[in-house]
Amino acid sequence: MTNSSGIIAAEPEPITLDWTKTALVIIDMQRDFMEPGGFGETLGNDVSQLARAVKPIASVLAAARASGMLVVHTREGHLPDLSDAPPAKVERGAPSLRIGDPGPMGRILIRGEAGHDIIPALYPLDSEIVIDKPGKGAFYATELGEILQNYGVENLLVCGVTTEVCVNTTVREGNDRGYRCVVIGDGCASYFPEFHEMGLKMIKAQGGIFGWVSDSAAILKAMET
Ligand code: TIU
Repeated sequence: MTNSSGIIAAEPEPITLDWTKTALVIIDMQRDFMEPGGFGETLGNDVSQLARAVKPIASVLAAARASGMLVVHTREGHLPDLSDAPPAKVERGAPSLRIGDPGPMGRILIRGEAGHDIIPALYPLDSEIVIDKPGKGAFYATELGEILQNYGVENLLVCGVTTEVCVNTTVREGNDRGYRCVVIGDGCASYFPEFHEMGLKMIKAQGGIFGWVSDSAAILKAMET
């Protein structure tokens, strides 16, 4: 990084970030959400809706790696004995398979199973941080807050799936903890296009009530200059 800060075109207004105090947080780009046979599909969703987020995330991830920015990947999932899975979550709805049931990519949403892992296109480097989370938010019941504090992080570039569920929950948690959260809009996706759109609008409304919304091209441009 030649410059330690950059101005990102964003809504509701541009934001200047100190890159040395910024982390890229990639939410739950797991086979369980992205591919047929995983948790997302068991809930009745069309998983092909999420593929559009992969390329924008890959472009920002490459730039973050090249610049030495802190990269954090998250994975939603549970211990094999389900001791961290609330019954209220496991019992919810009428999925075709429940959390912990055997599926084509291993047990649904269970740590260590093939379906729980991150898709090959965005696979973490050994040097990158991977946060395993039992809930929708990346701060709840994880070491994320402590890690970000240790690295002196003040700003989060957030992307991943799904926009209105784990991305929104994480941004709300991060905002309340004092982080400036900039969401990479085209690096997020939902099973419901209308929820994606409204999920981004909710973040940037009211003067940026939860944070800012930008896109991959604007982030790359800000990182270049
Ligand atoms: N179902 C759905 O839209 N999302 C989740 O269950 N988890 C995440 O968003 N990662």
